[in-house]
Amino acid sequence: MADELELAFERTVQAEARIEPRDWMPDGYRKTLIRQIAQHAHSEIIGMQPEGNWISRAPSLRRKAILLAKVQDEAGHGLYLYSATETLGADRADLTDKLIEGRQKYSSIFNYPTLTFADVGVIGWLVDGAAICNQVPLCRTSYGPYARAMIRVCKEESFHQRQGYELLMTMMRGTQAQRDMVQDSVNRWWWPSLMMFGPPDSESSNTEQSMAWRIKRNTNDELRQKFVDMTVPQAEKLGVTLPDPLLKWNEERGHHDFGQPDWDEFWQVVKGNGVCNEQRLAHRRKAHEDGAWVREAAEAYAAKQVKEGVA
Ligand code: FAQ
Repeated sequence: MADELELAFERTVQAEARIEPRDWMPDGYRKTLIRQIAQHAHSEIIGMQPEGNWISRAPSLRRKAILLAKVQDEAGHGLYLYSATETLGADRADLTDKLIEGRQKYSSIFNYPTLTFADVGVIGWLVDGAAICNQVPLCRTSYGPYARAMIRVCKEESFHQRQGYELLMTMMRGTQAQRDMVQDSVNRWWWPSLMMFGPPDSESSNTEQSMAWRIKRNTNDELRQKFVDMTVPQAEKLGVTLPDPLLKWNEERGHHDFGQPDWDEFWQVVKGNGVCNEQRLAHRRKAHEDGAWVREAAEAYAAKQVKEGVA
């Protein structure tokens, strides 16, 4: 019986059909999905902080409204993703506890500080750009609820990327000081953006199994290459220099050659030793504690509804 179930699962995955919440799945598949989707959800929620830092200091009402909407979108992405983990039997409150106790990861990129308003544009362009590159293939991931969440997330991320690029275009048409601000921001965010795709394939512990289960559709290095190829012409059009002396078009490969990020720095950030790790978690922990009264009120209201036979 167990063999038959496993066979049916394998057949579904091989046929590029979707595994749905009530289907049988191997424990490892469920565990890997909860890990990856929860990390992704946590990244969206923690990812609100670096840009949120500029909402109160945006240079115009228009820029403030745009930024506010973008940051709210990230909250929405976190919620779709937490819902997807719940279809696998995870508990959102438990995942939040794991995040704020530092027992579950979120993307390394959000542990870097946003020093100028140009960082808002560069996050939209490079960070949302990298997120799109990574997430478009996930629209074809084998787990149905995750794939469907990704379709909506990707549409919104594309919009975010365009707003970032438009902001940078505007700054590049401005004063020399504004152009310098954009270049400085690109210099600081380029390498961390390449790290978003995860360690090199040779050091990636999960890729092989996740590819076999069709949870991941590309390796970390494949997606990093795609991102570089996509970004170089955009940088040229913008008029900024990507801070990599090894970056150049390779005619034979039909791709750009590029240098490696500082992988020691990456692992340090993942371990919690980045510039902003402590600040990000402390802020998230405080927001969670400050929101306790909302959760209590919602529970009391739900209990009252049940008592009165409404729900
Ligand atoms: N940061 O074996 P692999 C966004 C960990 S959303 C921290 O290669 P995997 C939207 C990894 O967990 C950005 N940790 O892992 C936005 C594993 O540790 P574990 C988030 C990382 O899972 C934009 C270990 O290293 N996107 O930006 C990172 O097969 C703007 C070994 O790595 C997603 O989560 C990292 N960068 O591949 C929001 C997309 N990379 O768990 C606001 C979905 C690796 O075994 C503003 N996730 N690690 O203890 C994925 O596609 C994959 O999980 C990867 C990593 C590709 C990130």
